[in-house]
Amino acid sequence: MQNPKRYTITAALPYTNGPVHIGHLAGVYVPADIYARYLRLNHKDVAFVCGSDEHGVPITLKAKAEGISPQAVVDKYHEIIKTSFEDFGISFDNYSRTTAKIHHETASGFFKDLYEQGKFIEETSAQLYDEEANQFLADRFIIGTCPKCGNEESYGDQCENCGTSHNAQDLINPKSAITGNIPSLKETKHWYLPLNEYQDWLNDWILKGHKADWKTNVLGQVKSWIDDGLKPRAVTRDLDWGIQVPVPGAEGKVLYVWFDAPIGYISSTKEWASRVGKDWEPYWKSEDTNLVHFIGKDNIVFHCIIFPAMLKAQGSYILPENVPANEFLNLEGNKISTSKNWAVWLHEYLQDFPDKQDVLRYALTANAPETKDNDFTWKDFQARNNNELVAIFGNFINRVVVLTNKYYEGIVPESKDLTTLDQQTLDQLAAFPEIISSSINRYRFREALSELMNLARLGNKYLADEEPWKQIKTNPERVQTIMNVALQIAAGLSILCEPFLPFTSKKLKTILGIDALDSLEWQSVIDRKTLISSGHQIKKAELLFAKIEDKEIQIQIDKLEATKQSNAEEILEPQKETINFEDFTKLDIRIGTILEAEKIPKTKKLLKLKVDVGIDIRTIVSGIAESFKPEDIIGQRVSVLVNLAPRNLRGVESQGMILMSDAPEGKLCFIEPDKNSVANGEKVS
Ligand code: B3M
Ligand code: ZN
Repeated sequence: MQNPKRYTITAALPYTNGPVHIGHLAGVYVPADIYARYLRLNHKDVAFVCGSDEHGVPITLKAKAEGISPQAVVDKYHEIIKTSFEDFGISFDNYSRTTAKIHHETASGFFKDLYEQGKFIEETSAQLYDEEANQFLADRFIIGTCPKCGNEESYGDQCENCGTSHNAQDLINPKSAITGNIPSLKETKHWYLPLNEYQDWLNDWILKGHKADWKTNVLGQVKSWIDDGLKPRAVTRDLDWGIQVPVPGAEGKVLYVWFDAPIGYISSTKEWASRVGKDWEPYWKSEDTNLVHFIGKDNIVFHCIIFPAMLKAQGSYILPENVPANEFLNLEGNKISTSKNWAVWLHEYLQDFPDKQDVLRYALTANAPETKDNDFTWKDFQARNNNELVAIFGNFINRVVVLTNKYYEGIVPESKDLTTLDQQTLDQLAAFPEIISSSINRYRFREALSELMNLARLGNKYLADEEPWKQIKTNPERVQTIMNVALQIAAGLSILCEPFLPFTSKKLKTILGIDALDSLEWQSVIDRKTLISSGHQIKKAELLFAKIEDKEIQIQIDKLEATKQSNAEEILEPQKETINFEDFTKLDIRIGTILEAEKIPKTKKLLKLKVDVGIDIRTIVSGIAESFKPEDIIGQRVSVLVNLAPRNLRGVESQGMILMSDAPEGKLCFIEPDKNSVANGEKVS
């Protein structure tokens, strides 16, 4: 809708099973925040809501792993996540949680309503069950091979590799995530939302109706699900953590987390409205409201198919106007992973870079994964700060503020007789809000940010062309006008940067002494108002951005390197296929002693060894030169596979193989008897 009366902006509810990282910020919360702040600056009526997603299997699994209750898990991470969002200036009107009473009531009421309207299918069927854990296995309790892409570690409800959403029974070779057991089947009753009945409607509404204004990555995913054919989807689970299913015969069952979580947007809006004395309903039920969901690409099916079908089935809700889902942010070339600790955690970032929230917001927006997966690197982060924020934005402001203080003791000079260049520059300034708006309205936040930087560039260019520092000697009168124009650009920047860099905006407005002026808004720049009047006193210069040194970046890179090392150590190969006893008895392994060792020329890894294996003394070529020096292993006791067919390696015939194991840091170690008295030639069996 072109000119809606109000906006309901939602940001995906983060799972409370861990802290939030840069991927969350880049993909969901920073773009949502830019959008909400931008609308507020334009006096729009906005409800920007979010909250913690506290149900679902990931929480129970985390609780099991930490040996605490699910409630203790969500209490812990809810606080950490909420604080991170506040620290980074994510300006939610309300941040709720799905364990809140208002949410239980809202979600439960929603289910009951659909139930009473006869919108569900009730079905008893055989479901995967873990006999040992004594529970049904749904969603993340079950791991198996994805029927679509073959990923062997797909979850029961969704494959993280290809993004497909499926039912647990569709998995090939399913295994319990709790015990590793192969599940059995057991009968149980559940309620299903017949998505197939909404297929044509979804097709018309999204693929026909929003063909032009939704992102292609979102349309593409929706199309592929619709083309595959939608199936009824269970919205209840046999679990003990969640919202009780509020109908008869549903004891011990809870709502599926993806049924309750999006309703969390509604509960959060209700919580906010009652706090500020508003009516929540227009934000969800009035046709003149624009509902916009900010999410990551793995949540597209839930926000574009399942939740809209729920809203449609209920009948009194509006549907999203847009779902500008982002792709993923990788970190230094690898997928961000909570379990592998491959992430930059927001709370840790702030310990190392306190007061640099805007630098991260900037780097993440400038490199946002809007149309494809993108990579965050610390080098890029440093370059964005040093070459853009410091060298362009900070430099311009610093020059304006320093010169105003130097020439006029901080009092804004009068502008007289504008030249053509002054006029053009002020025209350009006045055009920026609409340029930036046009990008933001199309959810192109990186484009919008680069336009904002063009305004700072305009300021720098104006000063470089006019050279007030030279003209002050020859034409001081003219310099007054130049500085006045430059100060208007600085004030314009302080307003237009607010959605992107809220901390910087505040600091800059304070330096310019315009922080108390509510009258300065997006529109003021368009209206060519005097943003900062002559005679007004500004403050002393203060650096907006500081250079980030190589050594600070190296610390971060080293931290990731250490994570990589410890991950590499932990990954053990899975057990190989079983063999029978006859296979094993074919191996003839003997204890031996290395008598001689020398490097094979022009090779990195190979040593030529003479080994006494009891039955004879033989030559063996072994790839251990990167772990041992030849002189250090004379006399070393070893285990040798003696009946391996001889092989020719670099012109040397190798008559057996020394058995080795991996040691830390990529080194190898020998397998030797723990008693020296064991004679060469003794068998290992
Ligand atoms: N908690 C999944 C996620 O964090 C989920 C989003 C819910 S939005 C209603 O990716
Ligand atoms: Zn898959």
